[in-house]
Order: sequence, then structure tokens, then C-alpha cells
Amino acid sequence: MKNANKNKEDYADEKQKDLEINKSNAENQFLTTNQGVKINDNNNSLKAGERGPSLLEDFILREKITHFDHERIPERIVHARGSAAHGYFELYKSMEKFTKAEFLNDTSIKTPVFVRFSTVAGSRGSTDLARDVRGFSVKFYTQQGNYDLVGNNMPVFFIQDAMKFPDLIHAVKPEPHHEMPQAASAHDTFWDFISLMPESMHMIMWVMSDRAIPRSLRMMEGFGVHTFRFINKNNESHFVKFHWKPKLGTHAVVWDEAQKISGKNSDFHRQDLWEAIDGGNFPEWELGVQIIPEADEHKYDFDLLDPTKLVPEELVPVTLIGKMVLNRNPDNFFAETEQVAFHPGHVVPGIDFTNDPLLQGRLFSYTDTQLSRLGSPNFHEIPINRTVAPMHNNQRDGHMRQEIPVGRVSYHPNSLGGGCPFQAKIEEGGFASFNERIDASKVRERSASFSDHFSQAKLFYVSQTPTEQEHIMKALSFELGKVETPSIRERMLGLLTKVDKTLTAKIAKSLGMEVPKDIEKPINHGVGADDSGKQEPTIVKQSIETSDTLSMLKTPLDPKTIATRQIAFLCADGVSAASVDNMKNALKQAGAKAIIIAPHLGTIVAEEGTEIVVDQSYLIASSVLFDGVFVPGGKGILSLKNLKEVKEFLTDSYAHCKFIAGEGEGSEIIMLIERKEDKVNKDSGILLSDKFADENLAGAFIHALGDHRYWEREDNL
Ligand code: HDE
Repeated sequence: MKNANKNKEDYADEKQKDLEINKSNAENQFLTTNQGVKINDNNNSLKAGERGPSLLEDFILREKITHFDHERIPERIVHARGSAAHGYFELYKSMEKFTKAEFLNDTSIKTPVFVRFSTVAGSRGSTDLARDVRGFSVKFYTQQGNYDLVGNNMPVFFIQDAMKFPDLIHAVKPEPHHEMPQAASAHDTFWDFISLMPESMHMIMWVMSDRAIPRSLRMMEGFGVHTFRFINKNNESHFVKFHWKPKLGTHAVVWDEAQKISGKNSDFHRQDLWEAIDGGNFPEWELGVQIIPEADEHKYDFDLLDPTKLVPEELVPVTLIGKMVLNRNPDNFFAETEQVAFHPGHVVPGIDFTNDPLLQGRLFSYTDTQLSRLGSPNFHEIPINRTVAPMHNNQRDGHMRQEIPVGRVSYHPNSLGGGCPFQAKIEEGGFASFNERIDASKVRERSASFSDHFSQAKLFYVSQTPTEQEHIMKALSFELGKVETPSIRERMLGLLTKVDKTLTAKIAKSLGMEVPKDIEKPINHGVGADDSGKQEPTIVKQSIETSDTLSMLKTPLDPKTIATRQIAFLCADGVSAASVDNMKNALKQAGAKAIIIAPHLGTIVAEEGTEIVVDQSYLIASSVLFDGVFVPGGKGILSLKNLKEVKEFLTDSYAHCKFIAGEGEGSEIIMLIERKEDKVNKDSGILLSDKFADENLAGAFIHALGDHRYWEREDNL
């Protein structure tokens, strides 16, 4: 029998021990059928004569082919493309005052977790770098049962009510008649829907921002989105919003880069996560909470139950309460990453729901979807899903049941089984829902407190730096530029004027359109979600005008870090080994990695006569896969002048605002970038030195890389 409440120090390994039971290893073993019969020939089917027909009797062939025919399960209807890892969660300080959830009470417990990141719209094989929301699902294997925090990398959502979710997803998925485009929102049906759903405008600002194209899954925030409840031992409730803050900072790529990465390496994020963990660079996030007393439920300019609104950190600060570390890659993608089943309804005593109408709908959906995806109500028995807490109930049978319940009793109450399994009192850890008082009429309506669709969209937009605003403008111009139906674009421009007029004018210019004149009521032309006239959008005066925490660029890490960044070294035979080594060592000390790129794989011979091992050739390497570039000195480097890949590499690095450094002859190669001389001289993102193995250059380059990108360059491009 499992006993989860043992030695606390060991608890972080409890899930791994649990998974061990199901692992198999074929090392030094015979090949067998599924029935354990040893196979003598795995190459030829059984035939009537060596050139004759195959025989039905061949149970080995039939078993093999039948299994193969059924190897795929339906992919997730949303969040199909994902990558996951194991790790643990560690609490900094007890939250006992607010919640009785034991994993949030006892700082000595390390709770095992399994975390899956995903894109939303694309299918399982689609690109990682799609402009999209990222899923951020955490399964905590707590001693009181599984708790799933199934969130996203953006703190709000497109819609307010679960009733609209299938419509939203149908609109964003590839269009039904020709199944195009894959993993992209830049098409008519998505923007048709959005243009008729003013409540989506806040989320649209987030999705059109660089948050939708993260540099790495390890460099994005996570949010629980809905308001949840913490319940303490005295049955008192506090509202709570969950945040994950990445220890490597929040960083993005630029859109042109994202599109190119999709071609060069569509597994970019998956590979980055895998390699970081494999190489011992364990990604970490801190768990933050915003806690709001029950008494303050109606204190804000927005409704806490509305998932299109966030609680600005200026109004309720985020308290960091613990840390999550991902330290182990899965052993098997299908068994773990594909079969893991998350559910916002998997809660433990001390955590409860609110009446957010989107959350309420989710509470139904996630079990239901596993029934078709995993095929049976026994999906909780799949190793990755099973709790490490003791589990006993009278649920029986069903497809693929693994457990063998003993005894004659499968009902409650019973006397034949001694009343077992018995109910737990609250003090024994039994779950009891928060007894919120509800006295209401049954209505199919939305609260008027949900009607301000624009104020937080505006708050988000005005809180961004000019660079970030420019990126939002370009993203909207790109997406709407792909829309073919003029009336959809026009409706979108109408909605956008409610967020920011200058932004709208710039997008309209790019689309070659006028900003619609009649913008007082631009909303839905009588065909939208609120065509009943029940929900006229309103504007509520906001208590704050800007919120710096909404901007990635205004909230850099302090101190900055370049840990795990990949820096391309453009090399060739005759490169100066001193120049390479100096920069490589300096970067290594700062936690970054130098990747040696040369015209061919194998080794190159340095000016000094030493050999340098090449990591990638110019045929394979591409600027978009790196965070910065260094061109070392040495006479041989001048041969790079003739390589078109090198010119392309540097030109892309420049266009994507990356920091570029060069030493000695390397500086000459950097001049290959197509741009006006005077601009380059003023470009502080290009760092050059005449000296070899220049310590100052290395220091300056590392310092600069801490800013991630040299955005000032964008004005000159
Ligand atoms: Fe989900 N969502 N969702 N969702 N969601 C699923 O469950 C659904 C929503 C989120 O890594 C599905 O197991 C409805 C918000 C993540 O396995 C499905 C509604 C947020 C994942 C489902 C929402 C999310 C899912 C598909 C509106 C952020 C991936 C496969 C009422 C807080 C989990 C599955 C993983 C997956 C339904 C809205 C996050 C169909 C009906 C809001 C991260 O059950």
C-alpha cells in the first residue's frame, strides 16, 4: 500500500519512485510477443512457400500490425503541441494564514511536479514559434492528492463565458473547408469572430505583443488567469491570483525571427527545454500570489470574476511564496507528455473555485475531454496521472482498468467491508467546498460588472515601451493584412480606436484604409455576441493609468543574467585561438555558451596552429537560433567575406536587434552587414575592438547581452 506521509526529505522523489513500477528496459532481454513468447524471426512473415501468400495464422505479424494500427490517440482539441518536464516545488514561507493546503503550509516538503507547456491553436506537429498563447500546466503530486494549476503565459483570456469557447476555437483553428492555415491566427475566421467580440480586446493586446513569441519556455511568465480561493483551517476564504515568475527573466524574439525559426527549427522551444534540463541548467520559476480579502470583492474597477481582467500589481502586490525547479526530462513522450491529463478541477483542501463563468465551464470540460482522448474513465490510473497519495473508492471496472480491488464490497455505506473506505472528516483532511451563500434567480445573463472591455486593453497598451507598442502595431498590421474580407478589417479598426487612436491610425495606414468615422458604437453591426442588446460595452474610470509590470522591457531582472544564452562564434581556418578562447571563457563564466560555426564540421586550424572543434557548419547554423554573435580576429577570418551565409547571418542578427561583437579582422566581417556606415558607427549594439583577446570587449559584450536586444536600432532599420 502506498504511504505518502513518510519521510518529508524524500517526498520530492515520491513520484519518480511511483513511476519506476511501470518502467521497462529491454537491455539484455529477448524480443517477445505481448504474451511473452520469444520471437525467433522479426523480419519475415509466415508464408505458404517463400514466394507464396502470407498466412492468417501468423499471430506474431497480426499482433505487431494491430498494435501499430492503434498507436495514435486523438490529439488534444486545444494545446495539442506541448513539451513537459518533471521537477519539484519548494515553499519559502507558510501560507497557513490563508490556506490549509499542506503543500503550501509546510516549508520542509518538496512537492514533486510535472509541468507541460504548449501552444494552443496548432496541431501536435506544428511549429513552436507560432504567434499564440502558451499553456503552462503544473501538476503538483501533493500528499493530499493531485493539485493542477492549469494556466497560460498571459493573465487574461479572450472570452468571459464558457459558452463562447467552442466558437473561439473553431474560429482560430484552420478553416474547415480547406484546413488552412496551421497554427496561425492570421486569417479571416479568427478576426471575424474577434471583431464581433469586444470582450476579447484586452487579450488581443497581449496576444499581439511579444509575449506571444517567447524566446524560450524557460523565459516566460505563467498565470492561473481566474481568481481562485484560498481556504484556511477556520474556513475563511481569500481570493487569490497565481503567478509564475521565471528566474531567467521574461524574454521574446521578434516576429520576423519567429517566422524564420519556424522554418529552421520548428522544435526550437522543445529542444531548448530538453537541452537545458539535460545539461543541468534547470529552469526555475517562483510562485507568486496576489491575495485579496473577501471583504474587498467589490472594491475594484473591474469584477474579480471576469477572466478578461487582471489585478494590477500596483493595486495588489505579488508575494513570492515558493520556487519550482524542473530537473528531469520525461523518459517517454507518449507515456508522460501526451498522456498527462490536467484539470482545473483537481484541487486539494485549502484551494477552491470562484464563480468565474469561464472557470465553471472548464470544470466540466477537462474530465470530459480525457474520456475521448484517453478513452476511459480510468485515465487517473495512467502512471503519469496517478496520485501518490493513498487512493481508495468504490469506482470500479471500465476500459483498461488496472487496479484489482479485493473483497466483495463496492458500495457505501456497507457493513460487510467494515464501512471501508470511510469518509474523512474535515479535520481528517476531507474536502469540503467553501460554503458560499448563493441566493439568486436562474438567469442566462452576464453581469453588468463585466462590460468594460476597453479600459484594461488601454492600460496594457499605454504601459508598454514605444518599442513594445511598435511591435503590437506591426503584429496587428500583419494579422489584419492577412485578412481578406474588408468589412472584418474595418470592424477591427473600429474596435481598436477604443483602445488607442494613434495605434489604430498606424494600422489603418498599413492596411491602406481609413479609420472608420462612426466609432462611437463600432461594436458589432448587429451580428455580434451582444446582439440581444443586453451587454452594451461601458467604460469605467480606472484608478491607475499605467502599470509598469505589464511591460517586459520595463521589468528587467535585477541583476540581469545571460545564463544559458547561446552565442554564435563565426569562425574559419586561421582564426585567432586566443581571441576565441578569451571570449568563450568570459561567456562561460557568465553562464552563456559559445557555439563555434565554421565552413565545415570537424575541426578548424587556428592561426596559432591549434585545432578548434566545430559545433555547426554555416549550412546548418542560422542567426535566428542564437542570442548574439561574435566574430573573432585572425587573418583567416577574412575568408568569410566570400560566404553568403555569413553575410546573411550578420544581416539577420542586425535586423533582429541582436548584440554583435568583433575583434581584429572580425570587425571587417561585421562591416558586411548591409546598412549605412554612419548608422553603424552610432550603433551601440555593435561592439568592436582592434585588440585581440580584449577583456574589456568581453566585459562590455556580456553586459550588453544582459539587455537581450538593442532595441534602439529598430528606429534605423
Ligand atoms: Fe483549456 N482546455 N479550456 N484553458 N487548457 C484544455 O483539456 C477549455 C482555458 C489550458 O497541457 C483541454 O486536456 C474550456 C483557459 C491549458 O494538457 C480542454 C475553456 C486557460 C491546457 C480545455 C478553456 C486554459 C488546456 C484540451 C473555456 C488558461 C493544456 C485537452 C471554458 C487559464 C493542458 C485537455 C495540457 C487544455 C477546455 C479555457 C488553459 C478541451 C472549455 C482560460 C494550459 O478540456
